[in-house]
Parts: sequence; structure tokens; C-alpha cells
Amino acid sequence: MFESILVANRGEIAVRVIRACRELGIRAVAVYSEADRRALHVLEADEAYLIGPPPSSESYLRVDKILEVARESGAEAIHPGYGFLAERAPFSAAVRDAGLVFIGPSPETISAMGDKTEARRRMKAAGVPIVPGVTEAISDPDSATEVAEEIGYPVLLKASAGGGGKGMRVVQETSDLEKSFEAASREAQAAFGDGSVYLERYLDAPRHIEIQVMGDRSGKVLHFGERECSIQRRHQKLIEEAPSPVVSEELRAEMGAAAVRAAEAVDYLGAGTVEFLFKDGEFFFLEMNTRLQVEHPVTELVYGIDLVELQMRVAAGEDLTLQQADLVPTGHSIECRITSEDAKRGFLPSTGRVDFLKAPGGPGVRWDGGIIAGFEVGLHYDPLLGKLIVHAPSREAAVRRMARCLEELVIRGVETCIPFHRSVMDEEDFRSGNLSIRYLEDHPDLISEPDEDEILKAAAVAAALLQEEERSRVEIQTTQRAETGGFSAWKRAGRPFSGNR
Ligand code: MV4
Repeated sequence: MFESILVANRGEIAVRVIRACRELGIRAVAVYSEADRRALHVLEADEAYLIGPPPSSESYLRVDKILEVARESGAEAIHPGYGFLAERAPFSAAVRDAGLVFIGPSPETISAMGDKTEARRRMKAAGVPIVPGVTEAISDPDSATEVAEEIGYPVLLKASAGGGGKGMRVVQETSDLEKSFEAASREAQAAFGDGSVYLERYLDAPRHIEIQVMGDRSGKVLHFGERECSIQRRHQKLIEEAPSPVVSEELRAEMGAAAVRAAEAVDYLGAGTVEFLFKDGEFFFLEMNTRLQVEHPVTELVYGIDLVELQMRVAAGEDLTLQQADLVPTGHSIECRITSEDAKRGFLPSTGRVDFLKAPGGPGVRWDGGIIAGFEVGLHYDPLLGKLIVHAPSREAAVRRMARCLEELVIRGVETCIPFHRSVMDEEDFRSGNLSIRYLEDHPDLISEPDEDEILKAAAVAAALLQEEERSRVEIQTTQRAETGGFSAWKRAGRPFSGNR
């Protein structure tokens, strides 16, 4: 096993990975930006290195700085968390080329799954069901028309280099196809620098159900069942659960086997997620995410495993000793993502100093927080403050437990989406497990769009805050540069309870 791991991330996921390191006796090296001097991940790490100003492009995305810290700190491996550099093939390659271990799949695997038509070709060849449609990019509107007629309307235009919904266009009939083709291609070009698009049959209001997989260096791949992730807004998941209310033991085995074939088809190493759309009892491959996902805890709770520990073990060359037949989910787990967004104002991001935080507790409760009281929530990073996860014997009990925990959870100083989650726990369709990716559109009462005044006000506040951060940045740089050599609150104070390390 590694002696030292660099965690190339921030927020709750950096804290989560550092916790796993500490339990395994691995030295955790954090990196942080100037906006994160007081961040929890800096406090919990054994060592922390300042790598740049607040913007991600100047800190958490700086491959050169991160590799420099790895060298300086003597870290043997790099855990990318999710987001930032996690699914960038060149980063995985650069880590490997620096003689370090990337805790994640190879650059080849990341690239294969990043190209959505190549992924579809590989899945088809591996016998994984894909949504009916093409497996090569379409070159012009005329061939698009031909294909659309074959697969039947409505169809969905997607970006080959896509993911996350950018460059997607639903097309209802031939007369709309040419215009939508050009628009989707333009959008894809702008977003990914690659204008190729392809076509699939459009599924209306499916569920989003994904399978967790894990592969080792010997080629063994296990699956850890499904997560139901249908409740989302603009491709940001809000609530996830395991198991899915609609997946039977038989379907789990079938989807799990398909996900394992998917992973095997790209020589998968480490933790990954195979996303499916599920409709009328049928499932179709959507994408594979070649990283640890935000919602991994619900899988951990129903399977009684530590996915981050497993990631580290397989990255270090250990074989998976678990057997598929022994992997059976127990009870039910739900996760609510707690963000600094105000659902009643159309999920407008909120900023401010968190002056009070009270996390819930008790049996079957897990708080994966990324912040502590005193932390200044800004606009440089995604608004996830933490995740509230519960586990209980049944779905009904888990919903009740989550509702109780949402009452206990208090965060003051920024607006949060806690009230939204409280409303969902009371909502009929959620309580009966009647979900689809249209859940929020179907329940407009749970959110409201901000009026124009509020948007303008928020934009003005955001601009003022950014300006202020920009000013203080210069001051911070000149007064505290001495810390760049590697700062640790614990190194100075002496970490308590560090006897065995
Ligand atoms: C689809 C679809 C319906 N039919 N594909 C959205 C993001 C991208 N990764 C794939 N997405 C979708 N693909 C077909 N053929 C609907 C979506 C979709 C979606 C999928 C998963 C979770 C949330 C979603 C929200 C809107 C659209």
C-alpha cells in the first residue's frame, strides 16, 4: 500500500479521501487555493500546499503545480476526487509519466469513454444494450434525416465529445432536423472544440439508474448494484438512493452483468459508474463515468464497503478479494446534496460566511461535510457544502430518518437547499418511489424561478464579491507567501492521536 497520497481536490470529497488515507495509515497531502486557506480539507490533511489563487484554472486545474507538490512532498499516488482533473486523460497520463500512480483508470480508458460514439461502439460490441441510434458521428443534415426516419421520431441529437447535456437537441419531426443539427453542432463546437454530433431515439421521462463497478489490475470487475439518481436539476443530481425502488434482484443481476461487461470492454481499473436510462422495464447504456462519484456513499452504506479504500488498494496493485455472489445490498440508503443554493429562488447560488453549523447524528446517519463554521462560501467552486446520507432497514424508514436529519441539520450564514429536501421528503411521488428525470418539472411547487429583480440583485452581489476577492488576493499573496512551502496546522500543533503513524 502507498505511504503517502496527494489529494488533488477540495471540499467534501477531499475530506472523504483524506479520511480513508488516515484510517489506512497513509499520509494525506492536500493542495489548496487562496480561497481555501481555512477549508476543512486543509485542516484534516497531514500536510497542505498552497498552489495558487482562487480560480480553478490557476489552482486545482494546474497539473504542473500539483505534480510539483507530489514531488516535493514525496507522495506516491494522486487521488483526483471528482470534477477538476478526475476525467482528463492527459492528467492520468502525466501522473503516470511522472512515475506516480493515478488512482483511477488509464488515460486510454478515460479517452475511450469520453468519446460518446466510441463508447457506444464498444458497448454494442460487448453486448451492452445501447439506446437505438447510430454509433458514428453524422456528417450532414441529410444523413441525419435518413437515420432519424429509420429509428423513428422523436430523436435526440448529441455531441460526440459531450456529456452533461451540452449540445443536446430533441427533434420532433423532419422539418426541424436541419436547424437543430446545425445548432447542436455549433453548441458542441463551442463547448468541446469538436462539432461532431450523433443521433439516438429520444426516451421521454426515463429514470436515471447507474451501476457502481470496481476493477483490479488482474482484470477482475465487480459490481455494487445500482443507484437511483433520477431527481436532478439541469444535470445536477440532488437526491440519490440505493437500491432503486424499481430494480428487482433479477434486474440488478442483469444490469450489473451488463455494467461489468462495459467495464471489461475498456480494461477498467478502479471505481467507475455505468449510467443507464431505464424505461418500461428496459435499460440502455448512456455513459460511463471514469471516476468516483459524489453519490458513492449510498452504495457504501447498503453494501457495507469503503469504495475509496478499495480504489486505493487496487491502484496499489492489490487484487479484489470480494466475490460477486457475496455482494448483497442490505436496507435502504438516501443521500441529499446540501448546496449553497436557494431552491425558492430557482437555485440561485448564495455566498457568505457560515457562522453556525449543526450536523445531525444518531444511528444510520452520515454527514460528509466539506465545510466548518467560519468558512467563507464564495463563487469560485461548485456549491456543494456537504452530503447528508442515511441508512435504514427499509425505504420508508430511510425517508423518515432523512426527514428527521434534515430538521436537525442547521447551516446559518448562507442560503441552502435544505428546505427543498424537506419538502421532497413529504412529497407523494417521492414517498412512493414514482420518479423520473422529469421529477422537478413535474413538481414545480418544490422550486420557483427567481424573478428578474432577484437575478439582477444576485448578479450585482456576485460581481461585487468577485471584485473584493480579487483585491484581497493581492494582499494575501504579499503577506502570506511564506506558507507556500507546505503548511500544516497539525504539524505545528502536533496532531492528536497520531501514535500509530
Ligand atoms: C438521453 C435522454 C433521453 N433519451 N438520451 C442528458 C445528459 C447526457 N449525459 C445524456 N442525457 C440524456 N440522454 C436519450 N436517448 C435524456 C437525457 C437526460 C438526462 C439523463 C440523465 C439524467 C438527467 C437527464 C436530464 C435531461 C436529459
